[in-house]
Amino acid sequence: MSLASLVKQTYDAALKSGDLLFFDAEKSTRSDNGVNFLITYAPSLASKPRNEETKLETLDEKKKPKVNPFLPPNPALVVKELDEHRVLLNKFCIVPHHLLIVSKEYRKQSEPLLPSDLGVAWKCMMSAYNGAPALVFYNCGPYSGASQPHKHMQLIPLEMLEDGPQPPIKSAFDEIKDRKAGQIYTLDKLPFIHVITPLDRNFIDSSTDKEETEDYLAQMFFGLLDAMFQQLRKHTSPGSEMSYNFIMTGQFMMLVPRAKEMAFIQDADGRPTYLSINSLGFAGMLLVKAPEELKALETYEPGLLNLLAEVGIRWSDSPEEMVDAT
Ligand code: B4P
Repeated sequence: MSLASLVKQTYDAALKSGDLLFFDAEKSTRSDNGVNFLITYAPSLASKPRNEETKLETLDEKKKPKVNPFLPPNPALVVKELDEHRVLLNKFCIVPHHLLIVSKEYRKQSEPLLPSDLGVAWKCMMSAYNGAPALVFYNCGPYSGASQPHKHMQLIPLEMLEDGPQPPIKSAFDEIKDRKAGQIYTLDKLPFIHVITPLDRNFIDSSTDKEETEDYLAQMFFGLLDAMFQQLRKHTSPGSEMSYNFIMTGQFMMLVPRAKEMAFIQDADGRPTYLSINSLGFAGMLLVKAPEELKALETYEPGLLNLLAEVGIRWSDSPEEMVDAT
């Protein structure tokens, strides 16, 4: 059976049996400097049980998790067993068919992605939703928005919206003129340190060798990681507990270093609140669970790109185009 059929079949059964919880959400958009942010308001998600023991606190993950939901996983959520990974349904989803790609053996969420992780993520992204656009993300480290310390990438299908490309950050990527695969870029309009590289689809699509695809994706990923550290050294003094967000679509990979997990926001009436932001925030997709959070996002000044800069790391001077890292 194809991966797409397995995803659908397992999802339908898990939803029916109550092993998976789907939370209804309202969607709205707010544009900032050409990026049409998708704001998802899911009030019922606030009732999701919080597992404080498994919250990432330090890179050493000194606090051992009491319960690891991925080892062993609930069998009702297992879509497919692979050699080194397991494809699971996300138990708490606001996007149907949201998948987790978890390591079969325990690895830390603070470790970088390996060639085999990237190869599996790419393959799942291409096949889990019958080729419809999708996004892989990885919340790495204690300030990345991750809540589970067991290594897991996530995969979601992207909605086809009329008001702009998906994910919303792609509109900034689309503005890179004469972009070349493998070249690493920074985008003037993003007020936080980041690196982004276009992927060579002709190469990946024509490759019939699993290792060749893995090696290519790993070369892109580690090139980006090096470039991100170069930027950090130029603009700040990176600490030992590095956190970052990773985003991969069929067109590009992007890395954003993180300084904080929570953004401090105030609504129009001055009421303060904290908002947890993960990789999806940097893709242009923000999640809120309370009406005051929604109101604060709708009115946040000076705009949502600056909100991201609050939890990322601001440039200390102008970003510049970077050299080919291949
Ligand atoms: P993490 O990397 O640790 O954390 P996260 O995605 O930020 O989700 P978090 O757990 O903090 O949930 P939140 O309320 O913010 O990923 C852990 C993953 O494991 C999560 O996907 C979690 O749901 C899942 N999980 C936990 N226990 C499980 C179990 N027993 N079996 C299987 N899976 C389990 O966000 C809720 C969800 O909405 C998350 O999936 C999040 O990724 C997603 N989300 C956040 N922003 C979104 C946006 N803008 N649009 C769509 N979805 C969004």
